[in-house]
Amino acid sequence: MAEGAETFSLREVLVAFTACVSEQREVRVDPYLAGWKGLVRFLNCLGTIFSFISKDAVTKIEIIENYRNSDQRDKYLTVQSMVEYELANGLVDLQKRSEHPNSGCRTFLRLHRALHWLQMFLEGLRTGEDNSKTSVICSETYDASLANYHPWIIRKAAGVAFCVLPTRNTFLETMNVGTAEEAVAMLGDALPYICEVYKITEELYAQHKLLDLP
Ligand code: 1PW
Repeated sequence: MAEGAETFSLREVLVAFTACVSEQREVRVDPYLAGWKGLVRFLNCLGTIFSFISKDAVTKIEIIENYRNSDQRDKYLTVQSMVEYELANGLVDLQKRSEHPNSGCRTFLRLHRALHWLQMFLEGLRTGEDNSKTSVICSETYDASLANYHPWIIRKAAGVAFCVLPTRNTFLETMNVGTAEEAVAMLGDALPYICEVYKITEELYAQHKLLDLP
């Protein structure tokens, strides 16, 4: 286990995602990024082999953080305001990555797709048998979701990384939320919030025809 593993708890990740949805059913960007940052720390705890996975997430998080620290920070308060602002001002490359290669919309879409995988993976973990293989849950959910957007070389590297994952119960303990049973209970409490964040974003992107942004 890599350094920092003892102090990390997946609880903070899940708590951040529970704080994402506002009363107006908007997705707040700051807690979303906070959730992702926790997730990155978690991935790093899983070993250096996962660092290639977390590296891209870090890049994406930083791009959106830069928008949140810019003069236009208020436009990036929620995903809804970001979409509205970037579309209204022609800041999104819709056909081909060119003038705006790192728009908030396309960057956020990558995290959004990865969140879908995470949601399916954690759900698989929650409902899996005691000694089921995390590597199998991980690769099956990856193949069913995020892999569809990745070129062969990344799918291959991800497959190699998954092989080193421990069994379900050891993995649940790595999450540092108590016993395996307690971790399962926490997942049961938190997953509906992640699903809600995912659903709202998916609907918003579908409504604006942004689900295939290059
Ligand atoms: C133990 C399970 C944890 C799930 C965490 C999810 C993290 C997902 C990050 C996957 C990143 C793989 C390597 C990078 C691929 C990029 O090409 C890809 N990025 C993502 C986030 O899918 C697409 O970004 P791009 O190339 O269009 O800028």
